[in-house]
Amino acid sequence: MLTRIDHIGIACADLDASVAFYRDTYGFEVAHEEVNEEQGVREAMLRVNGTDDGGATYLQLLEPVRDDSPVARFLARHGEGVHHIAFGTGDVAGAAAAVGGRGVRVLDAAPRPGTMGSSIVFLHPKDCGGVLTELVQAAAHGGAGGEPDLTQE
Ligand code: MC0
Repeated sequence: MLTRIDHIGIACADLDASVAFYRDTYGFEVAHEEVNEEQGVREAMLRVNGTDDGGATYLQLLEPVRDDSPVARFLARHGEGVHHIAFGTGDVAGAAAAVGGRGVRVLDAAPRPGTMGSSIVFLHPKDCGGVLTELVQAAAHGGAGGEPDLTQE
């Protein structure tokens, strides 16, 4: 059901400076950039590699656009750094229900709009060993065969 690392979200104070660091240091290029007003971020997606379910893995650089946003609060408390990890799935609602059934708090009652037309839910970091965790269903593709099925024991 979870088929890949979709992205690692990294909180940064200056998106353009972070993009320059990842380009100049590692050679990663921006595949997509957008503002997500609901989440209060300006973000850049840097594609690292394709995956065997037809998706891809990205670095997601996140700059807050509002002082009351989760990323702004994270920066104020922790400074720049890894903000969350995101697992890709072909069925985000099903994956959220399965994980929620195992006692993990799902922070979104229904999937919300994520980057590049994706659907996302967040899981509470306090139920995930201190790691804010996101489940992502990409816009372009559905589920893939052969992945672990969390609905089965
Ligand atoms: C907060 N905490 C974290 C954390 N953010 N722990 C690990 N990783 C993080 N990123 C911890 C704090 O240290 C604190 O622990 C406790 O959670 C409460 O934090 P708070 O700052 O007082 O409370 P809130 O109101 O910020 O709530 C935290 C929570 C919230 C995770 C529930 O930030 C949230 O709902 N996040 C999901 C949405 C989100 O992060 N959106 C931005 C990315 P202590 O021990 O001190 O109590 S948007 C995105 O990524 C998109 C667009 C996409 O992927 O497509």
